Amino acid sequence: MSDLHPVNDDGSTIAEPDDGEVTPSRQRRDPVGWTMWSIAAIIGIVALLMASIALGRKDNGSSSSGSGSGSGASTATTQPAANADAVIDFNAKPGADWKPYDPTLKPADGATEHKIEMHAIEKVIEVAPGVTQEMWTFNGTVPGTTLRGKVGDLFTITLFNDGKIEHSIDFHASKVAWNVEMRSIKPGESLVYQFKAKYAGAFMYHCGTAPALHHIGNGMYGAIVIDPPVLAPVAHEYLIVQSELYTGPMGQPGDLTKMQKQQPDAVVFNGYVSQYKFSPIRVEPNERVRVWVVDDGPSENSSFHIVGTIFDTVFKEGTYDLQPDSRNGGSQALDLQPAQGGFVEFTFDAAGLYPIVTHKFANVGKGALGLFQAGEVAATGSTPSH
Ligand SMILES: [Cu+2]
Repeated sequence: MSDLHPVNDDGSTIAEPDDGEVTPSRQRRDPVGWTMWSIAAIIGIVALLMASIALGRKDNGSSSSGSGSGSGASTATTQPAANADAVIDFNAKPGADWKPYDPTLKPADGATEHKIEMHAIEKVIEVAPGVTQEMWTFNGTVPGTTLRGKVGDLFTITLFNDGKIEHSIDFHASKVAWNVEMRSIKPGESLVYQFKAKYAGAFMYHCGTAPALHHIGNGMYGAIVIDPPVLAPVAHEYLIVQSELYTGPMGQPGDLTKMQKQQPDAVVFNGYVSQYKFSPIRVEPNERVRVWVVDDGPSENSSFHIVGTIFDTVFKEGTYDLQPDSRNGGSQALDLQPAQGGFVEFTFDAAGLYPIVTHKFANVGKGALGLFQAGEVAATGSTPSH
């Protein structure tokens, strides 16, 4: 915050009137006038300090992106309201034309080589009812395109930088040199990232361009699922990526300072506040369901829980923590730190609504809330208390 120093320098000049260059008589002969003058000076200093802090904050939030799209100083001082960070109304509902991010996870296509194009694109999208942000994306969505294959498959990904700033990609399912395949590329450039999937798991992928916190916190992440060799048949498979939102002004990138302070405005499943509350995931009672979960952070953990059921199968970070057997054990939550993943399997015993949450409950009120709907449900008009 070097921009604070001029203010302090100004202050010290004013506070030393006995320096010979200024008129000392005023201070001694007119204490009331001096007091008034110093109060006015203090008010002026405080005003300057506040303006300086506001400018510093805007600089942090936009210039670090290197996008050149940030607000200018004059805008910040003359129209603070227009440049304030977007505020999420957790009671608002999305518009009629809103469509949820499809949580369905399609099976791997059976091919042993997967050729995929990934486009880094900066795009203004809606992240909560009435709130848009310039998200940095892979292929235009948050999370980005989901990749899926099995152990032994070859993945050949061509990353195109269609954006305004440098980007890169880092697949946690790969073992490759960071300085080669994960290198940043400039707008208009492309690179080929190739790896053989050697291990099963629910992996994160993300942009690693500095500051990676800003690129991940602003939407550049997704999931790559590498199936373990044995995967039981289920009626439905879904993928839920948990992440945070740190809003910048409407239609602008997220606020890096809030990311650094770990002060998210929202915690979301598949990129949108409470989206499966607005659009419940429909299954039938007694159908076997598998939900893959990846915590893409950048900084929050997840205690993934579904109210009203118990997981009989838990696969986390490459291993089965729980499978049905004679112990008859059940699991209530899949605990994930940022960049960890796995899946859970379960059924719903009766028709009804079953909230999807992270049991770190402060985050439920921040948008980490969805619903499974099992079978037909009579409309009650009430919102679940979870
Ligand atoms: Cu990036």
